[in-house]
Amino acid sequence: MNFLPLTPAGDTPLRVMTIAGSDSGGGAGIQADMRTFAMLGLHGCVAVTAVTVQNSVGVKGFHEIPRDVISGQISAVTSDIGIQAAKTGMLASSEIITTIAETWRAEGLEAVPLVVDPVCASMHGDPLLHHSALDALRTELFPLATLVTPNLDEVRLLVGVEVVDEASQRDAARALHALGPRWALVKGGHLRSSSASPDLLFDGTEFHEFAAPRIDTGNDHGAGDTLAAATACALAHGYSVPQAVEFGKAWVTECIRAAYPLGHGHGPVNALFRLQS
Ligand code: PXL
Repeated sequence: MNFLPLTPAGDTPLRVMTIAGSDSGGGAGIQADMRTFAMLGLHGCVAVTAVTVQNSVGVKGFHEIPRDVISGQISAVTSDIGIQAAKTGMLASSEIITTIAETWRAEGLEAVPLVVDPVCASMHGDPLLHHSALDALRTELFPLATLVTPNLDEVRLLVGVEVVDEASQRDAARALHALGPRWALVKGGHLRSSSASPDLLFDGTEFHEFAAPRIDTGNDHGAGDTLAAATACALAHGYSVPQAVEFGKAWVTECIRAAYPLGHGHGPVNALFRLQS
């Protein structure tokens, strides 16, 4: 794959922010995002929304960060360091989503590319977003998003479409786009009947399809986060959304290929593959 352009040592790299939850197991969430930012040569900034208590077997619980601390992190970073793109992951509650949307507008960040990965649950099915928060996601955050990247479970929860084939995947993309993001990506990774995992991208006019080989692994914790993080990095570099998604898919495919077992459950995707033999 082609990597992103690198910054000369000593020069300030592009900055990208993750607004997401911490994974104590180090596989997903902020920890995954920061690995991808670093490995792609960008400077990562963080607004922590929640601290999860988890390992490779599951999420035992989480603690939500106070709203003023979340808005404070976003304001502190954007008013000083400046960011060229951002992504959201685990947001936990409708109050947190409202706070992020209000802060985004108050800081005048509407022109900053924003990838919203609408994380609802862990791969084990443990909830990471209160169900009452789905409405805030749809009505407050989606209209600010450059791109939303739900998986098929999240599509069902957000727009009530059961994706089983190409036609229903298109219906889902239309329904998601109608909620206000500039682009919607319906990930096909969980379409088990499919031998590939085509993702469908839609901007209200054109459909773009992204095929990728299906890699069978039990170790894909953090794959969605890593796709959204790498896509945000490409957007920070000024890539168009279709180019950025193509880059993000290529990156996460390599990370899945290099995934490793960890603990007794699911291992993480591996953004450090370029450092290993
Ligand atoms: O992969 C989704 C995700 C995002 N953020 C946090 C998580 C998970 C999955 O477990 O724990 C903090």
